[in-house]
Amino acid sequence: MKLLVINPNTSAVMTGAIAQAARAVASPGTEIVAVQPGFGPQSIEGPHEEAWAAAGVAEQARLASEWQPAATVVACFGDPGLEAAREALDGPVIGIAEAAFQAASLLSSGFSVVTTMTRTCIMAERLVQRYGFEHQCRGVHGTDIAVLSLEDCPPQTVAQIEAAAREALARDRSSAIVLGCAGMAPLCRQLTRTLGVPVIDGVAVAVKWGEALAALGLATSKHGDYARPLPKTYTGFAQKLGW
Ligand code: 2AL
Repeated sequence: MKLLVINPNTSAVMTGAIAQAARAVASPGTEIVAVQPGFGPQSIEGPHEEAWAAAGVAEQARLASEWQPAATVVACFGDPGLEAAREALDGPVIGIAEAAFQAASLLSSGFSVVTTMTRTCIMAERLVQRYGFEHQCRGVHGTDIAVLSLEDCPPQTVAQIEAAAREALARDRSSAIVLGCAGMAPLCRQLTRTLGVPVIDGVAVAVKWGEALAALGLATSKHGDYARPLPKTYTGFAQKLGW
């Protein structure tokens, strides 16, 4: 099956790292197609950037609707444009934040999120509320590590994330860690070893979920909210992106 991974930011280096993380867990019969928007911010660390990223995901989902991937993963922790992609595409569309919260809830009685910039914590907290994980998520912790600095992750950055995770586990009395950025995906195995608790990278979980749902013949419901967008005229640079 062809599984589409959309990196909502426009960093080609991060798209490559996400693709590698996806391929590392994909089944032999799964081809990972990794893309990024044709416009927008290189990293997503605030609402303005997230708004552009959501439009970028809508763009990529519209383009992919021409070939309809078996499943799609939206690989940024804010899940930008997730619902727009569900309208555009027939197969399951999985956001890495929602997938990670679900996995963490299956594996622990309470989890903590360790993310990048402190200013993005409120965005993650709102996602926790939107998806209904307030009872399982015991805290969201910023590290003030910039998303793009994860591209070339030096040992001191890994140590900083590990220290933040240890503090979160103690302070929140939680028993699993959700990594709050797609750029942290390459660190998951190492952190799992050193922390000794489940460390959840949403990219890996979302890929496996996408594969599983597609293999079961389960697709996005086209009844109601996620039916195809209505045909209408789009203008400006989005001229070719309508139905
Ligand atoms: C992210 C992410 O996953 N990709 C990105 O550009 N920003 N998440 C975050 N919390 O900053």
